Amino acid sequence: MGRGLGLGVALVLVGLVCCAKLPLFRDVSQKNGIQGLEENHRRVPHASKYDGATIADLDGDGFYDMVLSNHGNNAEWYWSTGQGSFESADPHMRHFDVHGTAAADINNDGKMEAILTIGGSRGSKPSVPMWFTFDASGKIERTRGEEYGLGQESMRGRVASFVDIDNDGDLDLIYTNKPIPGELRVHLVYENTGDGQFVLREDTGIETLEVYKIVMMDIDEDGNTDILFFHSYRESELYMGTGGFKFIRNENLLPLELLHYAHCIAVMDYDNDGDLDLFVVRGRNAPARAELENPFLENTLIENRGNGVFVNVAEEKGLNVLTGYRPYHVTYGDFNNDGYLDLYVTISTEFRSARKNDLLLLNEKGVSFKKGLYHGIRAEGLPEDGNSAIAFDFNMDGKVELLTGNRNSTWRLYENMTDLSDRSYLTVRVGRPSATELDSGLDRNPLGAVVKVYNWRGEVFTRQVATPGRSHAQAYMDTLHFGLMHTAKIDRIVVEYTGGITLVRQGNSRINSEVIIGRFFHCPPGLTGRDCDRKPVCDVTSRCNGRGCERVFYSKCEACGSYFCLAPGEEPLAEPHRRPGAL
Ligand SMILES: *[C@@H]1O[C@H](CO)[C@@H](O)[C@H](O)[C@H]1NC(C)=O
Ligand SMILES: CC(=O)N[C@H]1CO[C@H](CO)[C@@H](O)[C@@H]1O
Ligand SMILES: [Ca+2]
Ligand SMILES: [Ca+2]
Repeated sequence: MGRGLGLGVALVLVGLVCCAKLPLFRDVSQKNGIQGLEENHRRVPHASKYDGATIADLDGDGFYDMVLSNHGNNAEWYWSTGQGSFESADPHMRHFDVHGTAAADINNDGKMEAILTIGGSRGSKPSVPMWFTFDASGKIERTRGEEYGLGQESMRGRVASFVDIDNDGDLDLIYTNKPIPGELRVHLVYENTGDGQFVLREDTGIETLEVYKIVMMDIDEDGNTDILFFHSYRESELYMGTGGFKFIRNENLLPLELLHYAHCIAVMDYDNDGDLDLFVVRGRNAPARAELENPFLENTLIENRGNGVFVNVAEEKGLNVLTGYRPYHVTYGDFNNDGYLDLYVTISTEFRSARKNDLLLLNEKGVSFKKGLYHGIRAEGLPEDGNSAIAFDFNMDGKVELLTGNRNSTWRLYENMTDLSDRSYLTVRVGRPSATELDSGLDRNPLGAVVKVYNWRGEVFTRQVATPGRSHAQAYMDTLHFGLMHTAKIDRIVVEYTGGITLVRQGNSRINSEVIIGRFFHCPPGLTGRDCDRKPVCDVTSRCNGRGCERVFYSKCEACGSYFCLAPGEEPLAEPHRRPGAL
């Protein structure tokens, strides 16, 4: 025992004094306002979590709020106070079988709407998802979505996803569900016709699939978002977006057999080459392997090598087999600000043995991943099981933190304890392209945008406005954290919005700060400001006279770009919201 402890201390010391910079976390749940089980659970069934969390800045004040599902029990709703702690509001979902969650601003009023999907009792009692809005004082209101043209089609609700399918700048909606026995249609696709009215679209090509988890990325780089359908017990299927409400099945672009039986997928650039790779957690218990030391299907890391070449490199990176237990969920973030995205994988024992610690996998320059055993999130022996985790910077201090949600347990918030003062970072808050105020054809919602930060050495750090690790919940992370290691100077920031609009910000981006790109309100062309009562400060010439300059263009036509100049501090933010007193 003395030896083990001594070794542990030695490793921690090495982590602190030497070069590795092992992140260390500490549990701040109670201190920062996260509720205990008795406060929000109707009962404590062993299935009290539902694979993921919706982290989103609901009120637009620049700090992430949280909508969390407690499967079969209730849901939790937290407003960020802006100081790193949270205030809970009661969404009154105690008697609902809450499944997937999502949030987005669908009517362009600067405030997000949130959705909680509801189970359908194995098909005997199909339900409609619940919608949540809030007023200026933060009071939450719950509806069946009738005011958005929804609430008619009942289902066995699983996953709700926002995505701009037709590239018109507003977010459309896809409900993917579990099949109801005897019914052909499984999924529902709605078009947002502007200002948040939805119309059901038929014959999109994806209604009858039996697979219901999805990740979205532009696989063939044609500007249209493509959808990869996956499921723990089924084969994955890829559907290509066409820019309209038609998806076309594709069997060749991705090595689909390496993505089958996926439980959770992280779409991220692991090797900093500027394109998105896929880490696929396939925790399916394979019957033929039951006698093996590791009876679970191996994870895959599908490296995007460009030009349509995708290669599984999981084994050489040490990610194919992680433990003898079931790898369940994955989230990513650069936990030590060394410039490379690390992974955090939850481990499930299905309650067959004591809870196992989750795994922190430190990305060593894209070459290999090192297991960080001493990350401080210790759970051995607790009567719970690893389930959800999501990485985000909850206090906006430039360090990525973690929220975990274990089954038979509460949500837990972990704060960084790592001294990263000698490493730089950047946060980029992404709105709509500012040039929308010149040309409404340039309007794009930031969800799905790929953001690249180039430093003066030409190194590129890539993130997506998306969910860091996807299973049932959709997060909306529009304030992106970039660890930058020893970067001293940013050269430019490039935002590739969905639908083929690219924005380039040159100049005025200082390290260790937050850069705000674009607009968080939605004015008609020719107007700007929170109240849409000002003329935009813009310049359609190619010169910005030393001021921060954003250039926006259709990706196929750089020459037809618009230049948009921003005076320092000009980008208006939503007012910080007053916190809700009660509901
Ligand atoms: C869930 O937790 C309770 C204590 O809070 C414990 O008594 C129970 O055995 C746990 N359930 C499982 C399946 O481990
Ligand atoms: C040990 C350490 O550096 N902890 C820091 C984590 O971040 C918070 C918020 O910035 C700091 O206050 C802590 O010092
Ligand atoms: Ca907020
Ligand atoms: Ca890559």
